[in-house]
Amino acid sequence: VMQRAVCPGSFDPVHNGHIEIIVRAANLFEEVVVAVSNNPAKNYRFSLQERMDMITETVRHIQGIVVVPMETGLLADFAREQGAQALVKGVRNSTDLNYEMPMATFNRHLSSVETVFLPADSRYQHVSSTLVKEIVGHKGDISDFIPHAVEQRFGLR
Ligand code: COD
Repeated sequence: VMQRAVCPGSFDPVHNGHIEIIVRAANLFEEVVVAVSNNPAKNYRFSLQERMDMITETVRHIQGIVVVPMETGLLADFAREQGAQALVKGVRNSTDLNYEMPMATFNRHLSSVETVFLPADSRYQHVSSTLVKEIVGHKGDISDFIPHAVEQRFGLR
């Protein structure tokens, strides 16, 4: 039986599409470990601490969710260290699926960890951290798609 799942991502920043997947994962598993990746080769808009804090503040009221950093290394090793039986990934479209499928197979090979794909909610199918940052940069209204904690960090409220 599957008890603990890892929800991995960059979350730079977290948006409502991510939050919706994390909440659905928390309804399926006893414990959800939100793994915030930190790849030194990547240029993030927000620091690791800020990316973690924005998630923590948003899901504070929900039982069974912990937010932890994932410094470089394999996601498969991280999942094993966390004692997780599953990885949960949100899938927006066929591009996401084509990108995720080989990783799912490698992760199962590496750590016997299953990947559970959750279909993105239609309200958030078009939402990505990249577009959120671009729209904020041009002063567009993105408030329907990001949590308050993220609006605050962008200086929007
Ligand atoms: N609705 C639903 N789900 C969504 C939405 C949305 N609108 N937007 C994004 N998601 C999903 C994504 O599909 C993804 O599953 C998750 O949310 C996180 O998204 P991002 O963009 O924050 O995170 P990524 O894609 O940058 O995260 C990458 C990982 C950290 C998961 C990846 O780089 C990784 O596994 N790194 C570890 C190195 C490793 O093990 N490599 C070998 C793999 S075999």
